Amino acid sequence: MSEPFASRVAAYQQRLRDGFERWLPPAGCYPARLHEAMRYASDGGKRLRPLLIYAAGETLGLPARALDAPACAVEMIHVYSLVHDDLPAMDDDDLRRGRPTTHKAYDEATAILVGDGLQALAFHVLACDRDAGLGAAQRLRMVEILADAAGSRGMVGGQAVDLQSEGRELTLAELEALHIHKTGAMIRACLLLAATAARELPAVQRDALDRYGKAIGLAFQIQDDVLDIESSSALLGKTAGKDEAHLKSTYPSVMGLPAAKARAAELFATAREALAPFNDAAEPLLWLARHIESRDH
Ligand code: GRG
Repeated sequence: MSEPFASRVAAYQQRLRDGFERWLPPAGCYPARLHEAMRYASDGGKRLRPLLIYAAGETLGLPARALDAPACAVEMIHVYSLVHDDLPAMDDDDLRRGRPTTHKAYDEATAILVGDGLQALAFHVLACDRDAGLGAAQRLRMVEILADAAGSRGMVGGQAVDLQSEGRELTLAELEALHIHKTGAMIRACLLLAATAARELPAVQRDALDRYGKAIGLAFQIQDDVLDIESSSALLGKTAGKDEAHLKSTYPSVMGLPAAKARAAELFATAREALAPFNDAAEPLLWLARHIESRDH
């Protein structure tokens, strides 16, 4: 494609909105309040994970239609994780995506059920999007990738360790493992899902996408630690300064702010280098890496 990926970002974000519209039960559908709350929670956000999937799809020369289900499914899991993370039993936050968190706008029980409903729906979407040109074996493999990334050996496991670690100083190795699980696993999964939509991908290309995903996933969380210190609640759309308030170990607290920034920059460089096997076709993923690296929220 001759136009840069940036020119198609808005169209991909629209595809995602259309996908949510297709798969989320209508707001009035029984039970109406729950479905309304699922829609409330799903609004907004940067949509970086779906964009990673579409960008990888372009790099691999895949039609966007083949990526709609994984893009929706990943964002549904992501939204559920944010809704549950904001609950009083976890991070106890009032602000998300610039609006009251779901349990504040509704109530705690509803927020728990919103997360449960979105998680189940994510797997429904992967299983049931039968007219996207993907075979049953590909969709089954996508279910496996998403379940592994979201589950106790991925994001949920990282969240468990994060909660257990509050008030304790972690070593750098412990912190890296936590970040790789809590945030990195789902970001890495985006690349693996796109790779699965390609029927026969050379191992060197699959490994390149995996290395890019791992590096971006860890860099993203280090940046999140940095932004928690350097940015404002207004810009982040969520409460800034939470890590220190919760006595959480972060990259800046363990290695210092300049070293944390340097580590993130090193990982972004690793991500870019990983794309060498794709030559010019890597432009969408290179653009997205630059976009994520320069984010301020
Ligand atoms: C509750 C099972 C469970 C897991 C929670 C992802 C997560 C695990 C918690 C979110 C807490 C958090 C702020 C993590 C830092 C990285 C992160 C996931 C930030 C939010 O993602 P963005 O910036 O959010 O992509 P938007 O709103 O733009 O989608």
